[in-house]
Amino acid sequence: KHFLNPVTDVNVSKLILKHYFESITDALTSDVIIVGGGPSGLTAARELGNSGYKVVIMERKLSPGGGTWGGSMSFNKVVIQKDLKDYLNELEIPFVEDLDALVVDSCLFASQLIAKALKTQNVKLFNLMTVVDLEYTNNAITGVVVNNTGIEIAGLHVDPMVFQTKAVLDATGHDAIAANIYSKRVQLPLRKEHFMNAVQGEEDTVNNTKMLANGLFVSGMAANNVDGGSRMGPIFGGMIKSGLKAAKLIMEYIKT
Ligand code: 48F
Repeated sequence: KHFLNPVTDVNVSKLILKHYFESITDALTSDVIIVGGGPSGLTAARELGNSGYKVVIMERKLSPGGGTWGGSMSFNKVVIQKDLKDYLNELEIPFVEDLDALVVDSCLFASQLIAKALKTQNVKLFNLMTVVDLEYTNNAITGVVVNNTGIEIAGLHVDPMVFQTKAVLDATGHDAIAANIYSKRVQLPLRKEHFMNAVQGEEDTVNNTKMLANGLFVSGMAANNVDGGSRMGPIFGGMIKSGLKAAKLIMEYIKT
């Protein structure tokens, strides 16, 4: 025999059900819900978790990481500004320097961002969870409405569930889901993202990271979709700086 302690099929299921439902029940209330596990959301999650905040990331897809995996046109390298050298070292992400910039393996970048966020105390991620609406109480966003991605894709008439929190970060990239839901309900016009320009877009994404409404924050490409910022290709310093800024703004909001 190769295994001294074989595990039965029923125990595999029992363990998954017990521990998953314990974990997701605990996530029903939190300090921050981050919608979207792309680079800006993962960065904000790690920062908030490290500062002791209870963070829940809801990710629609099977794999978190957002737009980091594929490099450019599937050529799996990404580029990061030299300003982020220390941060990459902190995250144990190897890079090479060229043309006054840093080049990183995209799959390693994605997986390290995910691992570092999820290894942070107080941070939990649920994948295959689609945020479909927001909860609103006394002039503030107080939660997200979530359904299983499979149910959403199938278009089945199954009601979602509410997860309550003190602050919601829309880190859903180009979709800017939470910002769009909010703007539809309160008639807040969004300017949508502008033409491609890496230099401009990288500045914009950090500048546009802000509190959109009480308890609702935007980061990364979602922030540029709210304020007309430029889009950019596979360069990620802006996403990291945006995630760090969002975490700071959220901490200030929760403290007050
Ligand atoms: O798009 P994404 O990577 O967001 P980001 O942090 O970074 C943008 C860059 O990747 C790229 C760029 C730089 O080159 O411009 O676009 O702003 O990740 C967004 C994540 O949100 C998830 C989506 O699956 C992705 O992983 N997401 C989108 N809609 C929902 C969602 C939703 N309704 N519920 C949950 N997750």
